[in-house]
Amino acid sequence: MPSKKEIRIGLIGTGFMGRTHSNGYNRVPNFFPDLMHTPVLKTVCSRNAEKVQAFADQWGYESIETDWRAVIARDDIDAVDICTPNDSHAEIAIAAAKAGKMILCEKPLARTVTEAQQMADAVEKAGVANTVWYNYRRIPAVTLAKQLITSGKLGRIFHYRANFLQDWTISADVPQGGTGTWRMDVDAAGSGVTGDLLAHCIDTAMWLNGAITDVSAVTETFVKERMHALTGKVQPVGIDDACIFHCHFQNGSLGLFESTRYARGHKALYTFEINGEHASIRWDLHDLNRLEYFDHRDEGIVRGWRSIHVTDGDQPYMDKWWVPGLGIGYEHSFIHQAADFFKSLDTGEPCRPTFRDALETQKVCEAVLESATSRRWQDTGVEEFAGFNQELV
Ligand code: SOE
Repeated sequence: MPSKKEIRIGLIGTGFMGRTHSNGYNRVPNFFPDLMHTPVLKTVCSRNAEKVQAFADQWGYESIETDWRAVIARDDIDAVDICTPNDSHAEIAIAAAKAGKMILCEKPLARTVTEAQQMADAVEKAGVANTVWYNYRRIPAVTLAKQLITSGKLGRIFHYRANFLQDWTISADVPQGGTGTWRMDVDAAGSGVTGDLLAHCIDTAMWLNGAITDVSAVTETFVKERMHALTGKVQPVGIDDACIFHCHFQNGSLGLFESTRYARGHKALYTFEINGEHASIRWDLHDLNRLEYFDHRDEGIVRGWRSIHVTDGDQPYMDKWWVPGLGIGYEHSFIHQAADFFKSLDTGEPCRPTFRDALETQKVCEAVLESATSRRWQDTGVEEFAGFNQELV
């Protein structure tokens, strides 16, 4: 058997996402043994040496760094994985691209379209492999939804509806800024639920249903001031706590999206439903192995919503796992994305979503925020979604 090419990873950031990505890299060789590229966990970087060493020990990294620039300067790093808060994505990615490193960047790509554009331009100029971790595409039931749509089972699509609901910021005592709560600080995050949660919904939606061309949005910030974890000062809150928008897709269908961190009882309720001429599908992250499907062409006496348990070997990714009927989880979406990244190196095809695809998502997010401010419909500037009609790798 020909020997595999090692891709030496430098992970920057050791939070929640650093763990999901590390787990992804660790599992790939076990479950995707046919890939010709394979990860080596070379170094992990974070500012606190003691903490980053503990992370390296726990996840199997060979060495540590405390300055991201050192990771990029190393000759023994092929790919940089950016898991830091959003305000450092652009600087790190652009430097990494200039150094000729492949880049895997956590979502959202950036805080603004301007940053995202510079990042997409930088990776393309450098000609380096790149991907953005919009992981939900790679939950088998979501990938199956894509296959059903592409095969024409739904027919013409009329409606796309998505929600991403959480409840963790209702208390006014939750601070903004700092390690665990940087998502609450507009300078670090860029925006609130729009960039953090709706960005996922928008990525999935444009992949499944094509470009979102124009939007009309409303946002709200329910708690106007919060203490900043770094300064201890009470400061105005600059993020959107909740956002609702409706939109047109290029294919003529209508979209309705809602996201909030104030939906008491919901922790991470990401759902979508798509209604077509012949059939509808719906999916719910809390029951992620299931895809619900209704087909009007079924014989009348048995017509109804079917609940497809997406665990069979001929369904997406499931031939890699256990035996039919046994489910998988959230973490597997990251394992799948890591595997698809290495597969893209095998095939030479881009690993979607690329930085360019994620730039389009960023444009929709920015148009949503602009519309909420102006109280007018806003064009997104997305005329065509390059990743639409394409398989994942
Ligand atoms: C926020 O709570 C968050 O962790 C997002 O940042 C992730 O992208 C999402 O998948 C789950 O929720």
